[in-house]
Amino acid sequence: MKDFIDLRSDTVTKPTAAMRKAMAEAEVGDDVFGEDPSINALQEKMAKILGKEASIFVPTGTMANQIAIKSHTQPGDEVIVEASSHCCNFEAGAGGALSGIQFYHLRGIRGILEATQIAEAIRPDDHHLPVSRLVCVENTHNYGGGTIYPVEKMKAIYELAKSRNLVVHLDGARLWNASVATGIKPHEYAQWADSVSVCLSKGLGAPVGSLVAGSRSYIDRAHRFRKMFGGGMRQAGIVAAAGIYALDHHLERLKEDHENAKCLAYGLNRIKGVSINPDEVETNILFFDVPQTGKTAFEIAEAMKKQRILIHPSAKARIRLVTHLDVHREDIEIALEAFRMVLG
Ligand code: TLP
Repeated sequence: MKDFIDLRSDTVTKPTAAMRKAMAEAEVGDDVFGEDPSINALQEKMAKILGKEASIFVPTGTMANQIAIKSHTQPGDEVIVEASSHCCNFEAGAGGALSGIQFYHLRGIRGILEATQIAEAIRPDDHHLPVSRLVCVENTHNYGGGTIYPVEKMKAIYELAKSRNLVVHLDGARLWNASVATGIKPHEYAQWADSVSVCLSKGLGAPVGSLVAGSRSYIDRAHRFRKMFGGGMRQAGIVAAAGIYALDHHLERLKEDHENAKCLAYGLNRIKGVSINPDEVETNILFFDVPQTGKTAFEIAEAMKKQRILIHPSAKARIRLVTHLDVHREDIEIALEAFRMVLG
């Protein structure tokens, strides 16, 4: 029996035995000199998957987003984002600190923005105002509840951006989940962004690693900023090999995570005092509200921990659950039983 069932995030997965074997056997070299064959193979593979000219390997999704922002902007520029998006809320203020940009927040529906909202946020050409330079979209949208950005909305945003001389960055930390859920290929989403960041260390189950993809000249610029941000690694092929393994073996199984999240949502919906709409659960992330249970989300998390289930209280009356490759269907049943006990 497992120690804990960990539903806090899909970042908590441990590399499988087969993944560790691939890592142990990886060919390596000094990647700062561009000489690590495993990193080079991963970068080429990812560029192809995303339909971009080039890509660059970095340690984290945060660094990927921040290098992407830095490579697109000048200090003083404005970056239009959805108000709950990762790049402006959960990256330690990096946009302001490292790129000197300011964010313009728009409230979306479960994280999704309309092109018309963005059109109104773009600043006119006036010396008093910041320059609107970049739009960031997030697919799937984490704090929207694992929401899938409809590809036609991404297209409309991209076309608007091009017509107004802006660029678009896609935070595709969980683009894999969107793609597996809809059957729309990653490159079909990525064509509607100038740059894309993707993570290997979330649903795909690799221990470390993200990439930024874009045009060759853009990725060349990103290389300098990766060095500046301290992200140039040496024999990192050991971790790139885990990423290649994950792309080859862990993509299709994301369907199971989506089914498990749905199952959790339907089970939670039957518990008194829990507020959730299971129809809104599209991928592997779900949020639910607990204002009617007489307990705070923090108290519920403590009580669940005693039942050996880890969950994430994201606000006083709000809980986030995330399914992943170390959570199986029987774990869902066990977690639901524990929720019924704690909230009953
Ligand atoms: N998200 C983490 C936490 O930081 C909240 C999680 O548990 O979900 N983009 C998106 C959409 C993300 O969800 C995350 C991580 C990142 C970027 C940053 O990735 P890392 O953690 O590798 O820096």
